[in-house]
Amino acid sequence: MSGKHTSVVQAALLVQHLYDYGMRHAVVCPGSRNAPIIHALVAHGGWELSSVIDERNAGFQALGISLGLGIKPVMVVTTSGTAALNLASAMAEADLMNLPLFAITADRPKEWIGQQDNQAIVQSNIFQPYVRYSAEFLQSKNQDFSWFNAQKLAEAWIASQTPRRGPVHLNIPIAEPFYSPLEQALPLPKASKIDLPIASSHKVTEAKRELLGKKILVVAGQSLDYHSEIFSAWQSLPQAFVFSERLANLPPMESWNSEGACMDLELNAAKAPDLVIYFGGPVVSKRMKLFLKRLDVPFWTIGSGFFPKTYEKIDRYFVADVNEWMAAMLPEKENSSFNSVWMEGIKVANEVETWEEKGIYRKIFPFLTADWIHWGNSGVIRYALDLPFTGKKEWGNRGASGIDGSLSTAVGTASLGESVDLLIGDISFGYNANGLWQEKGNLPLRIWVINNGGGKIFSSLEGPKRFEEALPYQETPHPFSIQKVAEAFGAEYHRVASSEEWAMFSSSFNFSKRERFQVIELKA
Ligand SMILES: Cc1ncc(C[n+]2csc(CCOP(=O)(O)OP(=O)(O)O)c2C)c(N)n1
Repeated sequence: MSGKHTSVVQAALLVQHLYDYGMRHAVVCPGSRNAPIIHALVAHGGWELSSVIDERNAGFQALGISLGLGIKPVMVVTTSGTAALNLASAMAEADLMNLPLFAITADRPKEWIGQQDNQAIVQSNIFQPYVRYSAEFLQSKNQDFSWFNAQKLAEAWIASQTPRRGPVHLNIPIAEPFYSPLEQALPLPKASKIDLPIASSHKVTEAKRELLGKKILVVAGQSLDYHSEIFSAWQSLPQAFVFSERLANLPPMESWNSEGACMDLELNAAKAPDLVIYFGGPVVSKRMKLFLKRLDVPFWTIGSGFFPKTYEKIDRYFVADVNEWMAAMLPEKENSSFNSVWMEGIKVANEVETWEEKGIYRKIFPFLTADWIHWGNSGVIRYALDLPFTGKKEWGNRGASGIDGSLSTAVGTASLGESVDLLIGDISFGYNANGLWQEKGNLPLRIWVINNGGGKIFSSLEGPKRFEEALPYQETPHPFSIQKVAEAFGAEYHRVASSEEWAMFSSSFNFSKRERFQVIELKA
């Protein structure tokens, strides 16, 4: 069974070329159909591999690895059928958060689709709305299509990087035999050299003149990419204010609270700008979004090929790199009280005595000492808005994801040896608990589970409260023991249920020791 057309050889081509382009990390999901790819990854010897049984988790874990690497391409490899479909959630998140996730899905040969063969579904373009690129390898028993498949790999690499980073899908039909030796068919064709364009500097003089005499509200959405010096320079302008929530990862503003600053938006006319400049990922604050939607002033946005109309208006598009644009557009200082009015945002309260949810966040906050803080969705990210900035790298899956995947994303980042503090609700923890299923239990991940006995976000909202009979179906009080779940996966477990217990725990626990998964249940 030699020859360049075999599945084993095409798998080796895939692995070698992506390696040559610079990829080093793969999350593999066990399977038969994808066995040639797994074998090629192992045989190559240069890859960092992890094996994750649940493809949904694997996708999110790869996403967390990409983050930890500074937003670099990472592949996740699945077998055929629903296994491949299970990557859809992570692909959707990667799309909206511009993360270069490579979905590599093994497929049956085309003739076996729709013939009641198990795990045989249509896999071409299954992530179509979410990817920058999708393609399929060609295979034939008699003809060598390596040249064609190599071209697909180069195109996928380029599309994952430019003009806007994001996920790509390569579907790889694989015929048996899965286990023939590779040596017979070497050497493989070489990967082409790829030069990615460098963002060009923008012509700014005319637009810059339009900033004169204006109160400018800069809204920096979620990102890990901002150059903080540039934004500090903007923040020092009396006539401008840079609004950034914690997930924007901008430099900490001493005891300033983004959600507090939004409290008086409806009443405080002095906070109204003459111009809004926005860019980056989502903003969490509903108050802020509503405020911006109601404004009747010009809205400018900056990006490279993706321009969400988050505030229902865009008056001007700038196709540019955000950091370069902001640096080039920095105006002279003008006399204005605009910045100081916004700066007067409610100060962060440092300490509260109660052991209610808000109090719990404030108490544990000084003990979040990891390189990264990952925030779960639902109540968690909303409480997070009230807390002081940390100057650490912070992340939340705020693109497409709900409560799925936060834990696996944190596992991905921790798998690189980066320490992570993850804060997560009890329902979200249970949903993604099998993300703790890892061959390495010694990751520097500390999971703080805020156990308020269900999805309490629903009872905090006006709508659900009006239909009390239905509330249990939304809140889903759960029967599982966080301790037993944690221990089932080999995590170290601790529980704190009152201010007194916290005082004892926080004075005796060794926070700097992070040798394995730790779960700290905070019973609200
Ligand atoms: C994948 C997914 N399924 C369902 C939902 C709907 N949902 C939103 S919040 C929530 C409950 C979350 O509970 P928990 O993690 O305990 O946080 P809390 O609301 O108590 O802060 C659910 C089920 C979702 N966001 N994502």
